[in-house]
Amino acid sequence: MLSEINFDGIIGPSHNYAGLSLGNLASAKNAGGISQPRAAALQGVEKMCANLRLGLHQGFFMPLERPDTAWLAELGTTAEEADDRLLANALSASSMWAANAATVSPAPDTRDGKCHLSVANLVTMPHRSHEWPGTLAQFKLAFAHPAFAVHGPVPPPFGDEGAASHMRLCATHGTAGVEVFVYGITGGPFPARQHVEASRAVARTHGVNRALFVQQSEDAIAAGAFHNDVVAVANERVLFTHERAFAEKDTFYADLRTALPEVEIVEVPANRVSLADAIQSYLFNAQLVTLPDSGMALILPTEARDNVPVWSWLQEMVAGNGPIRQLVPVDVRQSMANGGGPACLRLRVVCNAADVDPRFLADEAKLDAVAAVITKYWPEAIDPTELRSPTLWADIRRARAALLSTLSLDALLSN
Ligand code: SUG
Repeated sequence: MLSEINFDGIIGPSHNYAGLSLGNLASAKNAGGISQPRAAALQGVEKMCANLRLGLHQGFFMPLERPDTAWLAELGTTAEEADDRLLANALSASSMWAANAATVSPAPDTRDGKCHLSVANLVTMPHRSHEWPGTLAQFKLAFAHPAFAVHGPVPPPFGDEGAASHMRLCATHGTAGVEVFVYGITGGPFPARQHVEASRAVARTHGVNRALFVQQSEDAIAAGAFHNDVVAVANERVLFTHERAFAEKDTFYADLRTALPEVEIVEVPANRVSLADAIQSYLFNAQLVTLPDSGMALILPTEARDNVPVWSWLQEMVAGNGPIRQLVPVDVRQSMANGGGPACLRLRVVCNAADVDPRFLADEAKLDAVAAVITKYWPEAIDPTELRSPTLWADIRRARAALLSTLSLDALLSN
């Protein structure tokens, strides 16, 4: 039985606000602020628990080894000797945003009938460019079953940011879908992180039967939508999108309707919700999910509830006769302050849960155990001016080691 599992990145003990992501407005705005890794990680766990209570399948990925001394060694330096910026890049907890970990093409979409996963190279941002080896190590454990094919990253310089710029539309999760690869070309002062060459490479490697390549609008990138999942999200037959998300939306919508006649496009007009409000509130960085009773719910950040035009539009939408029936606000404010909403924190994998290494699958008891480790070991606060502290590095390593040991994943210690 194929079902959708959301794998969340557990928010790592080094979570901090170093302002590393050009084009990510929240990261820039909160640069230099004091972070709260413990509260951040507990918010993430609470989101997972809430999703379990909704009847959804949940998994998780481990935080990566930080500071990443292997990466610093490749650069000819050490944590002690690296300059402040390089050290901050080596310490980032950015692997929490699992939507950027990989692109996933489920078995019904691919030529060989396997579920393909390609880890993303994330080359555009230095702090994210060294995530992939640790991610790959986890995937080799989690998805070792022959039902999966795990691939390394697309080679640079072609930027790949994984599932955050990939949408899958299908009648139901278990049936063949059309995969939409969204890429950027330019975005004014900000980099376009997903390159079409990378999107095409992933689609070829996965053997995707039906793929569409769609350009993200320049305006969206310039307004701060550094990934497509900040302005659009899809689930089964529904595309929920801002009017200005795509460069040539009419062609895209027409192609989509041809590929999947039952598609329902729920478009939020710019005259009701501006791009600026959409990006500030992260309305689209929501988990659009199918509940067990087969209605759809939007799991969105509390920031969307706090934004008046956004919330009034959403309330009208659920009161109407559309496919999205329920709004579920969740508090992930610590992650949001770095530009990561509920959808950034998860990677969707449609597969048979029995084929996944059970150590990566969540239930309430396991999440209680994870929360206990976080409460005991995660730093309460990190001031980015203190990132040079060897005591902090030791605390971060001890915290991660405790988590790995609790989940019998000590094999990942050096990744
Ligand atoms: O890549 N923030 C992440 C947020 C990723 C959101 N993911 C999705 N949209 N799917 C990024 O910009 C901030 C790091 C810092 O400034 O310390 C950061 O990396």
